[in-house]
Amino acid sequence: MTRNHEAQVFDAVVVGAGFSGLYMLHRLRELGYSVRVYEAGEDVGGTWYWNRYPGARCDIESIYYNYTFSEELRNEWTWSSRYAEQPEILRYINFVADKLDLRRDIQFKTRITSATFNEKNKNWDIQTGEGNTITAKYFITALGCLSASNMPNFKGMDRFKGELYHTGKWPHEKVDFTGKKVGIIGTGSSGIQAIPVIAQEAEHLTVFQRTPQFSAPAENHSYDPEFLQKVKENYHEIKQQMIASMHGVPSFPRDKSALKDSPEERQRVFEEAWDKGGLFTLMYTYNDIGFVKEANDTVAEFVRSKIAQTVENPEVAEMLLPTYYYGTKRPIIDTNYFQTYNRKNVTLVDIKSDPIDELTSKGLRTKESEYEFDALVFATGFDAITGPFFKMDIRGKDGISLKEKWAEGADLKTYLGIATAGFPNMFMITGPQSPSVLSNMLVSIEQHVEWIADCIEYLRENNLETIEAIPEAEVAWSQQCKIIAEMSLATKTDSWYMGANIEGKPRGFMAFLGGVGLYRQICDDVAAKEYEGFSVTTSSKIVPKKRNKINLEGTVMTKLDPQAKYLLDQMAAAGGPAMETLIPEEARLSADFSAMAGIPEEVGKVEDRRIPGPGGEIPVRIYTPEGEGPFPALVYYHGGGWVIGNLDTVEVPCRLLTNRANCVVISVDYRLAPEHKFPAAAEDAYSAVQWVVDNASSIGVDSARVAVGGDSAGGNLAAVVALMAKDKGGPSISYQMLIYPVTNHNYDTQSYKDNAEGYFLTKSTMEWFWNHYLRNEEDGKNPYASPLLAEDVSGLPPALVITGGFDPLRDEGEAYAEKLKAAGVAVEATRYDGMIHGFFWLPGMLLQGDKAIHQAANALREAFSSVETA
Ligand code: NA7
Repeated sequence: MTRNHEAQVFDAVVVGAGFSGLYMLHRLRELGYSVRVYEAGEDVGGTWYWNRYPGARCDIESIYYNYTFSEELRNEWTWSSRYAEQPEILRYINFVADKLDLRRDIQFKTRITSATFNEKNKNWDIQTGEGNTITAKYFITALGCLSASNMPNFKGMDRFKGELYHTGKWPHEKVDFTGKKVGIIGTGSSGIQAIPVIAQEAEHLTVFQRTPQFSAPAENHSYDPEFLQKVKENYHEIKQQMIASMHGVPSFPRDKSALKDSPEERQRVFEEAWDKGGLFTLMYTYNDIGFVKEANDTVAEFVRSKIAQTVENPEVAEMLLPTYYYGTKRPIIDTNYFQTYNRKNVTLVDIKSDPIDELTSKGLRTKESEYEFDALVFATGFDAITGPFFKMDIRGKDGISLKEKWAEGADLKTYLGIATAGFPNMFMITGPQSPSVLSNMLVSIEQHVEWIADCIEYLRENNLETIEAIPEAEVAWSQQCKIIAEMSLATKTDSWYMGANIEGKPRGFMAFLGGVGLYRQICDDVAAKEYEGFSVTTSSKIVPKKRNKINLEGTVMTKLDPQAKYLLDQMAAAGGPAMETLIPEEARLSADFSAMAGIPEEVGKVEDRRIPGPGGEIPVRIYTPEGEGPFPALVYYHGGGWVIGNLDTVEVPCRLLTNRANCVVISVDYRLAPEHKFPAAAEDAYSAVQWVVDNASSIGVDSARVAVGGDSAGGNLAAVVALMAKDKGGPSISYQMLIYPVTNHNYDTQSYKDNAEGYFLTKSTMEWFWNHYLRNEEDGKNPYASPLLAEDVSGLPPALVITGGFDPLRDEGEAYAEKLKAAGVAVEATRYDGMIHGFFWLPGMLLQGDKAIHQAANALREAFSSVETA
């Protein structure tokens, strides 16, 4: 690539010169790339360049809100106070820009209007507002999540003759409100910061509030030099905590439920947090505030009581009491916000009950009153996260526009919030579906910049021309983002995270809520697996095979998968009794994992039927793919220790298998224990296969291509059915798909020792399951309960055996695979090292679960294709 500014050809174009754009420029330039940054503003700073309103300051403590990549920068800068004000932060950004000599590669006062991927030369053609075209190999957005300001569309917006301001586009010169009547609309973080400061200056301030907010004292103070020195000395350790944390600050939620403390103790804990100040301090008092309504109520009620105590006029206090779940909007910290309503020159107007009708030449009119102002301030926030993208016309392959692809936000799809399919070589710093605004932005920015730079280096080192997210990977990621958000209370509140502040904007949670620590591990994992989930091309157009699709050949992970860990943490936080302490009916009700399974995919047809069985009718659910049959079939047995689980539990995997393997899936609701003990389940399972073979043509199935499969206890039943069919001389089974199967009534394996507790399925739960299933110890020795004890497994159908590294059942599954192999049976065995039991059920939550279903579907397709049709 030519390194010549005149020709306007660069390795990378970066849009935006805020914290993210500046670091991206520095990082890539250090690596020897030619980079040009385009910035609409007249200088560096991004958010901190535009948001100059009175009282603007950061809500993350200054010592954590700076670049951490350079020790030199850190040592040469000293913050004045715990929460730096905007001018100081802007000075810091200017200091960095000077120190790293960044300005020479930034073009200011230039707005990028469009960027189009040129499929011929694989470059991006980028247009400026002045009509200049720039060419770059990489197009990198550093737009900031809160840069498209939201100006409400009130009637008569241009009528007002007084001064009109938006907090997000504040003038550079000082605005003097002395002696003026001022109105302010909006009580988000910006309004809450500006109101106390404007109130001190203005003759009168009228606050128009739509939604009352939770806010806690920031407890700002100047920094003590000794404290700062200590921070500098320990920065390495502090940084490790920040990057491993939930929100990018070096603190963690306390490992306790709010509901486990007495009201008195809770009060004490909340008071302490209140006095301490800080953005997440109240949130971190207990680990279930973000997830459990009753836990959330305790802190919400506490903050409401503080507001009521602070505001002297009870009617005003009442108007200021928020009702949404605490922390489901970004928490706010303030300096004397609620106290400001005790001033004589401040009036609060509730515009929910008395909405603004229109602006007038002198002020504004609500339904019931008219107000006159010298100045009107809009603190109405931003079209967050996706808004800045839609201000440009970004087009990828086949001319598809990003706005269309994302259906203006209704169908947001990204992979890791960094890339999106169809837009090769485009990277988004803190893009949608990354932790971004849910975190200390600096931590998220540094992580993204470094990941993107590493990725670009990888492409250079491997002589690759383009990299692009693959559609399956982004579908899986986007689904996970939704599911994780749904597990929390965040989606139960109308917030700008949900797009709810913008009229007509599609609703949907736009960020990754699993925390920056987990997120970083996922991103690192993707990179370590040579950018799994991305496809790449070389200039010679040869697409390396391995990278063209999700790698289905197991994983390189040797530690607990970060997503699995997150899931375990959430379950621990949600509490709930151990399964073995319940009676089976209760256990069945409590074991609903459908929220984490993902969204059930459309299939051609789904039919619930009842088929004859040895102990009465057996309910089955038959999934048929689109298209013309007859199809091969998979008879599927759900897991659940023979005691719990039903057809609904495996709805999502069954649908995915139907589509991906292009086969009919017959999911069997066999009889459960302890009502029906061994061998009832096995007999039902066997008779279901017999029924499918006998009735194949009536359900569009090819009787010669019938496989059995199942997970856990269902894997056990599948293995047992294959044994029974061999023993009884039929029916003929083409394949056995055994997902972490139970194969032996024995708890002595190493995996039982390693994973007895803490990884979802525990040893005690397994004992409870077995005890319900078996009539006596003797049953456990029966190969139809413990197929690993079968004398001869030769001649059984070929098998897939999938196991999880952190599953107590790992070793018995693998022992069965070995036994089959030793007897000459063709076996594909894969251990998903980082996985816990149950991952096949949870493809919506665990990328590895989705991957395992892909692997199983591919194995089935291959197996079916090697069998002659009937
Ligand atoms: P926010 O948090 O989006 O707050 C905007 C405020 O403006 C909020 O009170 C809104 O009420 C109100 N608003 C928005 N549109 C209207 C209309 N049309 N009519 C009346 N009131 C309206 O933005 P901020 O700038 O305060 O803070 C953004 C982030 O910056 C913050 O979270 C920190 O991370 C830093 P609503 O609540 O929507 O009813």
